[in-house]
Amino acid sequence: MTSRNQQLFELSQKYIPGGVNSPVRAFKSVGGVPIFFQRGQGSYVWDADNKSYLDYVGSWGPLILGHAHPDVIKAVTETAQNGLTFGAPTEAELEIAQMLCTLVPSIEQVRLVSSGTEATMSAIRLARGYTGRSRIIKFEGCYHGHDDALLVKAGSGALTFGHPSSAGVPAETAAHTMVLDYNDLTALEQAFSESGKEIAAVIVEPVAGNMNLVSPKPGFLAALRSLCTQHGSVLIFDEVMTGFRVGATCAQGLYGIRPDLTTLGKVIGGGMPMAAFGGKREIMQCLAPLGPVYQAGTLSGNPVAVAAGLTTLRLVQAAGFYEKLSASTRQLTEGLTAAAKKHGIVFCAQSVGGMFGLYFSAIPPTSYAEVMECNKESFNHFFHSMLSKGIYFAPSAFEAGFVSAAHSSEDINKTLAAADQIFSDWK
Ligand code: KE4
Repeated sequence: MTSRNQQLFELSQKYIPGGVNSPVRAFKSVGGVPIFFQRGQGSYVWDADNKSYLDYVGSWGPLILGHAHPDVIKAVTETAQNGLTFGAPTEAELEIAQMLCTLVPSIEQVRLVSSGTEATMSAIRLARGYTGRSRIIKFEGCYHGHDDALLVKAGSGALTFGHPSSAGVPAETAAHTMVLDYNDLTALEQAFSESGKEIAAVIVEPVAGNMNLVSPKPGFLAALRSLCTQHGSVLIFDEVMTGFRVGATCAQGLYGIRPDLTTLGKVIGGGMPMAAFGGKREIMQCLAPLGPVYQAGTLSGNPVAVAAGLTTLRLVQAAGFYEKLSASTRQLTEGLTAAAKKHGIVFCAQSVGGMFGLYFSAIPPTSYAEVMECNKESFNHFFHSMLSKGIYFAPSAFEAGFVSAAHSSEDINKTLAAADQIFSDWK
């Protein structure tokens, strides 16, 4: 009997390209029919056939409190009663700006936008306007949204400039972007020694979460900081995923590095469309209406989204919040690793705060190339086996996973029991 998911997917493909509004939702990497969700509550979601799943995606990171947290829903519904948007300043935007400038070590001024892509696109333009330079550096496997300048893959040689990774991106645009290997200090130092004075910015995920989870090697982020300082380039930490996910002061607080600009999203919107970019006052003052770098948005600082974000940011500041979240996430990764080992499966896992990576390899990868050596087929088999047991991991071997404050120890133990059975039956 055709499931409701299958019916909806077939019909959606008639009206929406690929049947989805964002490619990763289409299950292309893992195969099978994508799930249409109808409801979420705490650590659970329900699909169109009313089947429940323990959710380790959390809408790709925003739902650090779990689905439909009562305080967030209350704030959103009460705010909506007073109107959805004004296209004018509101006191709540000031409040969340003050909060972000207080909580994020390097942010002296901040501008709100509606998506992570808008945040990174604006940060790149701002860095180029501030420095008067055009070239930027990004890292293979890091994703910063779908701005033309960032949809670029490595050029033929390690230090040549990039080529488009998407149709529709002009070669001339991609040529300004150099793509290096994440964690490769040698290539980084060479790039700066050759072109340092031409580099407007380096943009990096301080903990990479878009090629599965890849942690920064000791010294990598510090080297980025010192090289950018030395050459007058802007260091941009893309913390859209890591911001308030890995700790109360983001990845920059965790690793003790002060970027010049930071992009934020996901958690700061609490599940509503909100993101931000901010940093040194001297740089931020280049933005219109003060300075020559133009940036704008009809729904920037939207009151309903700000209400969700403010409530979320207040709740994650509770004493012990991140200690508890990190402990839950470690319980998951250590438990999965132990279960795989018990059954002789080549598997490992790691976590940073409330985000985690699962790898069918002997050791966690430290670069894009090493991620590509992990066994993708095994991941896909694990994904579908867990899905059949009502446990929903990211539908791709190249994404990080997320635990929320709503995930109980019972939820984690249920996950570990399911994994133990799957590893025991592993063919
Ligand atoms: P959005 O434009 O999707 O709000 O944010 C783009 C972005 C920027 N920077 C980082 C570090 C990100 O992880 C993202 C978006 N992350 C993906 C998940 N890997 C969003 C999921 C999707 O594309 O549907």
